[in-house]
Amino acid sequence: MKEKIKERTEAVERILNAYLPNEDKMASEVVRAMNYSVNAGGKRLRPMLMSETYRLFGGNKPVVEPFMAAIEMIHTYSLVHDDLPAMDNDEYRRGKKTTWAQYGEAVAILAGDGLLNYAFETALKAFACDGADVHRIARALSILANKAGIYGMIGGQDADIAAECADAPLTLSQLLYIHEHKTAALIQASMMIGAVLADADDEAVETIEKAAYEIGIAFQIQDDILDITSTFEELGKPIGSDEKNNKITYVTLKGIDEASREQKELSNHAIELLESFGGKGFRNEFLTDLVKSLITRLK
Ligand code: GRG
Repeated sequence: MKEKIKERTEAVERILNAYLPNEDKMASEVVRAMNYSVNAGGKRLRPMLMSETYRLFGGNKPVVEPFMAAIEMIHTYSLVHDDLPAMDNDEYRRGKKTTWAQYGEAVAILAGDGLLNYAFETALKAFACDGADVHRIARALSILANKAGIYGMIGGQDADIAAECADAPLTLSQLLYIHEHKTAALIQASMMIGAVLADADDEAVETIEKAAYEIGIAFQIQDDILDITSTFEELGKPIGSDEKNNKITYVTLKGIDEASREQKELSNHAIELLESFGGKGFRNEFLTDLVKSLITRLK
């Protein structure tokens, strides 16, 4: 599985690189900072989930590729902005200096904005690809915009900031709201876009949205667990940041054993939902194995 993930990560990176802005053509600091941020590494989970969900429903055309690049650009912009002094004030991510620590705050703000805008410029290139269907691409664009925006990731980040300033301690339902929007929304966008581009029916897209919600929450719980159990070398950033920032997490609310039990339960249910498509002839063993591997991921 490790070898298969490595191969697919490299395949995602080849696609991503093909869509990054050309530094020779436009030798500006913001373009260098954008490319630095995307090339700093990362698991490339979201584009991988997108392409594998596309394959699950029989998709096999390049039309998914601009969307794969776009979702990673949006994910990367969110990390660039999240690391800024005005937000989490972090100096390391993915084993490298964060964008603001490397290029300064002003360029990092612009690089985040640049990546968000360039993500949509890139996704729009799907119209010119082999396998382009105007209606499916329009629907995919709408999912991308919605799940990244105020009803999705930005909304989750806003709720997170509001919770930090609130007098009352965070409740479990508030925490789940934050995780659903801040973390699960982009995972939902990734998998739903894969399904929509492969022409899955509405019921299937709804099931994918539910499975991706569970994968997203499980992914976030594992993130909280790793902040306690991992190391700087493995994670590429300092551990213990939740405790340092007095952050209420799934682990502080439920304890590590219960959090880990629920994380497995969510992942296993998501796998059941994905395997339920088998009855209709839609199978992708790698996708289910990928979700299984997230349960025990170490970074
Ligand atoms: C600034 C609009 C805005 C949003 C920020 C995504 C986010 C919202 C903040 C990043 C911090 C964080 C803990 C987000 C939760 C999602 C998460 C665990 C992101 C890290 O994703 P990975 O592990 O990162 O896939 P890599 O580096 O592997 O790509």
